[in-house]
Amino acid sequence: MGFEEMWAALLPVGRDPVTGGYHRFAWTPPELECRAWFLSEARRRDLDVEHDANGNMFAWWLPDGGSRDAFPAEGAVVTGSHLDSVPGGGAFDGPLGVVSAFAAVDRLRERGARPRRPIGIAVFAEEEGARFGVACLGSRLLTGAIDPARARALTDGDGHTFAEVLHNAGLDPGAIGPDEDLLGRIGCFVELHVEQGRALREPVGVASSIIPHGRWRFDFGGEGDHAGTTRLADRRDPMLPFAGMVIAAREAAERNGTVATVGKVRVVPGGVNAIASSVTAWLDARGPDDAAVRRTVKEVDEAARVAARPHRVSVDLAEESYTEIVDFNAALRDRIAGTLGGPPVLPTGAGHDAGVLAARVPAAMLFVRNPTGVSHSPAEFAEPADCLAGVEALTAVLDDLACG
Ligand code: HGY
Ligand code: MN
Ligand code: MN
Ligand code: MN
Repeated sequence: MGFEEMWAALLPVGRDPVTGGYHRFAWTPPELECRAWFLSEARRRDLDVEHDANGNMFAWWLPDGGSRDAFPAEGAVVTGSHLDSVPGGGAFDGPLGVVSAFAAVDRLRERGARPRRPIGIAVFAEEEGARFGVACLGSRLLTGAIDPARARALTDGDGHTFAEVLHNAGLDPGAIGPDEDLLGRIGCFVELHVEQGRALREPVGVASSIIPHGRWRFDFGGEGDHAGTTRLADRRDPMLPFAGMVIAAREAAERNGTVATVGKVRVVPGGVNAIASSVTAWLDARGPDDAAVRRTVKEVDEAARVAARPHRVSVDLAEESYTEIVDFNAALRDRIAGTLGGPPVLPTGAGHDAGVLAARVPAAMLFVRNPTGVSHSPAEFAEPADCLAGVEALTAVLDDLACG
């Protein structure tokens, strides 16, 4: 099953027939179908599949006679990415890295390569945080970057907790958390991902860094009431400070040279003729350095409180997740760049599991050109020739790191 066939098999899963956007939220039917696809491709290649306690999956190509319990001291070379999506996401963000990983293993085998160290293909759970709100939830749990008790209590839009969903998926919510044995078996992690910007002009590039980025939740508490019979003076309408917060986010970003986005809001009760009782809004803020991002969030918070005061609305701010700047492992990055003959090296404003793993193991990223530069949208795209160039690059990198 080559790259094209695997891609064709995944393409329709979770795709909205009208918008073309993807809805593959962690442990919902479309994402479970993607997981089943992953397991079938791993079995097809006789890869040894390991599920960690956090919902992540690893398919191991073990050296001849190797076993999962006897990895070499230098550890495995792991590649892969994620299969979940943002609401209305694109086809490439995540799956391109997983399909390319299987295709690269196939190419190595066709060429008679024999790994001297295990090669792993990873799928990390809930990378987008679209269901439970925290980005890279699976890789954060694996690396100890989030408190397991907090993770268990995370809820989705229907009030289901992460613990419930894990239990229903056959996992033990009590077992989630850092897995030092598994981390100790990962020698390095190289994630291939579609470029989510307009900077890459060649088919394949290498990541230098991920800029600081995070997401914060604002809760505005007001008083629900009738839209027609409630005098303006009697209202405590949380929509008003929410509106102020959205404008303030853009203005703070312009002042601080960052980017800030409010893309998700939940209004309760959400009736046309009902004044909201509460509004929850999420701020995504990113920027060149931690201080600029922190200033942006602080200014948005201050503006929200100023806007709330005259309406006697409460404002609560919670940090959902934050990743400081990730400078990828220079030695690994330079070795990969050398293998690929000096490709462009560029930063990214998008978060990735590789950025979370980088805190614990040498990590690197390959980018595949996206001519539209658009991502988290059905317009996200990569030319088939560039996708195959990505597979070729990943093949060369795995060959050098695991077989050479
Ligand atoms: O949000 C991000 O930056 C990534 O696409 N998860
Ligand atoms: Mn994404
Ligand atoms: Mn991604
Ligand atoms: Mn009525």
